[in-house]
Amino acid sequence: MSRKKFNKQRRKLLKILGAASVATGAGVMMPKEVLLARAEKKPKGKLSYEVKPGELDEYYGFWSGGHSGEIRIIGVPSMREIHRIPVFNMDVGSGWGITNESKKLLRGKYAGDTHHVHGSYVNGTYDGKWLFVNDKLNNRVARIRIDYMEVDAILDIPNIQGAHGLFPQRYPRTEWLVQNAEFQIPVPNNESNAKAFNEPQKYYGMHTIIDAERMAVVCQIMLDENCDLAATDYKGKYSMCTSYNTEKGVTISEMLAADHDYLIVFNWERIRKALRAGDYKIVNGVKVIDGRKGHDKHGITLRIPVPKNPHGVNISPDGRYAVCSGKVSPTCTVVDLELVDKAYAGKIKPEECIVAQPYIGLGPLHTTFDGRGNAITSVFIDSTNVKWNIQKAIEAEKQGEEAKKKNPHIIDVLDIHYQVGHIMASMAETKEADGKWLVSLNKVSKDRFINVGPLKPENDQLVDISGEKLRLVHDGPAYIEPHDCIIVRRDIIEPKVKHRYDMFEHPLAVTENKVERKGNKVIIRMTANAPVYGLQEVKLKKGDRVTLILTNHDEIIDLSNGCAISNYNINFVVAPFQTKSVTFTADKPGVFWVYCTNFCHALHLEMRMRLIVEP
Ligand code: RUQ
Ligand code: CA
Repeated sequence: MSRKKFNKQRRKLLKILGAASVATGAGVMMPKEVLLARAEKKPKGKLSYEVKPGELDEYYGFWSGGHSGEIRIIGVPSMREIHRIPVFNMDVGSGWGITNESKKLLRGKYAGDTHHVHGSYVNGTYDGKWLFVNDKLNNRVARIRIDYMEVDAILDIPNIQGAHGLFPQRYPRTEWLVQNAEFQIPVPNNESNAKAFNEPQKYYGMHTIIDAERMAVVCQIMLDENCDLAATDYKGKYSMCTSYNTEKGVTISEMLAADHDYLIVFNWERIRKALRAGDYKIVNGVKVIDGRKGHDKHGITLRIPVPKNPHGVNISPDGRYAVCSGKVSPTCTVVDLELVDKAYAGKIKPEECIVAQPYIGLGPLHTTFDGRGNAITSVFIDSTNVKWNIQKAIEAEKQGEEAKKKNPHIIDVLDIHYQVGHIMASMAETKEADGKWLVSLNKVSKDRFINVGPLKPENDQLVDISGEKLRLVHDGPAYIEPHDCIIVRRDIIEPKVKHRYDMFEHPLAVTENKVERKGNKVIIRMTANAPVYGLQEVKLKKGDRVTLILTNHDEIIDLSNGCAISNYNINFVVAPFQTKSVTFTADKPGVFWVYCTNFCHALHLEMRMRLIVEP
């Protein structure tokens, strides 16, 4: 794209967003104080980001993979990509999507769009048991066992589209997850309700509650509004969503029509009450509670007005504040969760829960925290990370417009490269936020890396936040297309991660090599122990339906074996003590070498066997 065209598109976007922020009463010019903070020289911080050869990272970063459908494990602070966990994608390297075990979980859907990875919690911090991630494309939630770093459950969620914000319960432990539906749709969305297809006023959003242990839907709260980002509090009382399409619009301009949208809070005690009272309808097999304004019998929902199409909602690590990032409004909205208690009790109005609305910049998207009372917000259009003090913003709000205009809350503004979406500080989504590192997940890298063609990587930048100022220390290219991440201390994760599988957890683990035949159904039970497979040849007849079960018996750490069947499009690996199986029809007569793909031994090339398919 020509620079001219790029700039034209950018101006167009700025026009839409700029007009919108003027409509909310906020100017688009950057205040002097903000520009001054930006101009100041960045002093050197204290933290070293170098991880020398043989040393280990201090943090596990779990990155969503966006429309690659996967999760990635990035070491922080080295920013090295250490591993990938295939989730909603096909991964021919490991065999995810090829083996029977993975096919059973994927149920025929091999495309996904992962946005938000979160860990399971105990008492407001990670317990190192599970990760959860959403699939915006096919409306699923996957659970990953941290001990094996492998998906163990995938839940399809009915009645929704655009499964977006996902968040686990933080206290006392993760029993529930919430999953937001960003797109409003008819409910049910099938021929029985065809009349609603052309009536957007009859499209609904959903806040879905999931049982994390059973990976099953507990219930859904139906809304007129859409549900974008999600958060849970630190007391196990509330979950929430931002909503930008309270207008029920189906075009951009319709979605931007209102001056205010909402932060919607959900009261979990009242959800349980509605369930006990049986106040729900069953739609597509799940309990749907009506949470629409005027229909919310149990007062589950609380709608706090937030200026114009807000995006992220993040809870401060002390549990006190929910911060909504303005997106179209150049502000963040700070909601005091203690006042939310009062609003539910009917003592104050929902809008009275707001304690500050500080200026941040053009296009604030997400907010993270350093655990020392400061927030850091990603600002998309300005391409900055803005560090600000929550209490100072609240004080200025109390003092009034004159005090606010001076922007006393702003501590530092860091330019990033370029167009930042999510940002995340180390441990920032827990009560143990430690204020060391921040990752800025920038959507556009332009000139930051050698030119690899028109499709360029994203740029994940590492920022030292240990000092007063934000200090940019590293550029990290990222392939399509992480959205969000969490950064978890190594001591929480590492002790939980196993080096080998528990062999007999798989019901079909092979201890004896043999071939069983029943009619044209053949089961090959085989071991792998570098550099040999337990069988040297297997004879099949054309048309046989074959299941090959392979168990790796090597207990040496990191000694994985591959299993590829030439011309049969089959390829997977088995890690130490792991069992996997594949099923295929032997439809091509001939000799087909089965060989190890994963370099395992000095005689790796000799690790092979013959499949002889007779005509
Ligand atoms: S949200 S676009 Cu994480 Cu900013 Cu999905
Ligand atoms: Ca709106």
